[in-house]
Amino acid sequence: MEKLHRFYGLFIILFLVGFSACHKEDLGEPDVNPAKSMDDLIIPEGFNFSATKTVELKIILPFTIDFSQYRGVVKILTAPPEEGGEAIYSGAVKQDGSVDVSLTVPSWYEKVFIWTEAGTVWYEFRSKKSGDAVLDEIINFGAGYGTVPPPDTTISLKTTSENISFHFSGVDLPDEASSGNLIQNGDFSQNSFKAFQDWGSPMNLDGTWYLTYTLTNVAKQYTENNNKVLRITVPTISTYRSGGVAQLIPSYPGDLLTFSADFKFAGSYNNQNRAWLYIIPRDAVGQSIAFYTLEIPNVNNKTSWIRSTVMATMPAGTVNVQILLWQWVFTGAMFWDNIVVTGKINDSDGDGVNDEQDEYPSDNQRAFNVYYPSRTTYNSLAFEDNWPKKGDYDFNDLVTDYQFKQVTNANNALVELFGTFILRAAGAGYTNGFGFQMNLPAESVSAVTGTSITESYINLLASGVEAGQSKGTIILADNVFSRLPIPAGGGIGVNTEPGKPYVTPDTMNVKVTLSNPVSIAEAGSPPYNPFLIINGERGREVHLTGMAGTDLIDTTFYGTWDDDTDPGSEKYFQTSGGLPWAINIPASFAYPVEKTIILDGHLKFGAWAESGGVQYPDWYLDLSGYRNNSALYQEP
Ligand SMILES: [Ca+2]
Ligand SMILES: [Ca+2]
Ligand SMILES: [Ca+2]
Ligand SMILES: [Ca+2]
Repeated sequence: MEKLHRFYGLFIILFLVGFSACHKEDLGEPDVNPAKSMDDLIIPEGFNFSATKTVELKIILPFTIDFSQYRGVVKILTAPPEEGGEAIYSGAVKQDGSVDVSLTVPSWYEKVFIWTEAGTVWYEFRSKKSGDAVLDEIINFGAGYGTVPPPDTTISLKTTSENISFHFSGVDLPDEASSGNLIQNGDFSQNSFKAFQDWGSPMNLDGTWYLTYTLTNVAKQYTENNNKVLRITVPTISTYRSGGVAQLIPSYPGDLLTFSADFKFAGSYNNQNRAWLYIIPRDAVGQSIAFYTLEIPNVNNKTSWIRSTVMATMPAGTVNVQILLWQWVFTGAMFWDNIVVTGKINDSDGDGVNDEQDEYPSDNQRAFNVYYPSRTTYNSLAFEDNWPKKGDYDFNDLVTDYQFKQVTNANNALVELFGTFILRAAGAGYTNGFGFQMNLPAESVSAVTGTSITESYINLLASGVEAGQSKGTIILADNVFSRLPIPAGGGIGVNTEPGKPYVTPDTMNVKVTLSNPVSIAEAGSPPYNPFLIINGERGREVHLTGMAGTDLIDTTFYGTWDDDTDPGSEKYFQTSGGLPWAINIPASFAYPVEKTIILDGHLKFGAWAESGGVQYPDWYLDLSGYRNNSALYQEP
């Protein structure tokens, strides 16, 4: 067997060398793309031409929060909002404080920004590989939290700071000047402090910071660049201090307190230095009844300001709450500023999502808009329409941009779906249709609006989904040319031939309403299972590689002509050489001009495909050396 393979391998190589030499001579093509024809590509087994990767994230909010009523919100953005990041996920945690997110992003993405009410963190992907590399990762915003009293009496030299794999940054809440802060003098602009014996000693509800006696003379208001801050400074190790700065605020059982503080360290490194944020509820007689704490990891390294947040729900018996900054300072100086504590959750519609994060604050059936790929961007689908025969690989027989808005409720279940499709090109001799199949049962859909059915080969149920389908199937248009008409003086199709009249792309807005909310896991994820229907032949569907045909496909096409579909091994819509009929591009696609293979326009496509998605995972971008624009259609 092995020998036979080698023999064929040699034969193929010799054949290819001969073929490409003669190909170039015959056509006199410029050598812009040293690759070859599509058939020359050697596609690794299992590569499905996906240019995205999916990561399964479990995001956990701190265990100190009671999630029986309140649903903490998690957002994932391309970057922090102040840097123009776009939300690519929004959802709420379950009652156990966690949410599972299946996040699909372009394969070349290196990181995303996770925002929660308990803090933020950059999440770095471990793989840049294309092709749906599935990874699992747990991100626990409760890491570093504790429930034990301040370690004040004896300082154990053995104690080491917990090693936390993610660096969580605190949230920016309304600052001291604005309403909502339960702390007085949180910016330390007033130089007024009282002293008390220890953190457990009596305090008054007087809006004043109390310093433990151990910090007398070392904790003081300090002016840094015209800004007043609190500084605790210990010049030598022989005078090390353990102590705290505290304020008492009114509170009630069930209040969700969010305590954020800015911290930094200056001076010489000492591995015994520590700093903690504490929320300590007290009962009617002033006894501490619980401890919710976050230790700032690696304090010696925090030489520029960092914000930290600790969050907890106040237990039964709470009458007031001590907010405490605690530290061990062996050497160096610790600085605190901008202490903000908020306690009120406004949830007007009672769905558990607070008004600020609820995109439908007075509608308890809806909470979030989850866009794919994002609120401001579009991806593209590009089809070849000669299945089960190979096409010419210009990938412009239909080109449509798409963007989905999934409206979800506080349980992250899909309530309704809005799809925007921008039909840009139809370089086809055939009159094709286009649709997509969701994963949910057809009966789960109660209404579909915004589609275009002008021919007689599509049968719809009263709800608007296609009849005869077990899964919810939406036929967007049964004749693309009815939306994107071939203009007078046009060519073979629409918007693929330079010099022919240009037709403004047609924007279609489809709305899919569900009879009851359906989990995202059941509904499926955008772009779902999109497909072309070739030339009005309902059974002749062409899908993305690896996606099955619908109930109405004529399965006798499978495995005929150039198609090597084998449902038994879940191989769909690929030639025996691994080539696709449709591609999903995580950007708006710069598609080839008519009858020009994609390799000639996108110069890295071949290397991407032959490497199984490892090389040039961003092949479709307009980067230096990536494109031959003369082979790509330019809007006039
Ligand atoms: Ca709400
Ligand atoms: Ca709501
Ligand atoms: Ca084609
Ligand atoms: Ca074409």
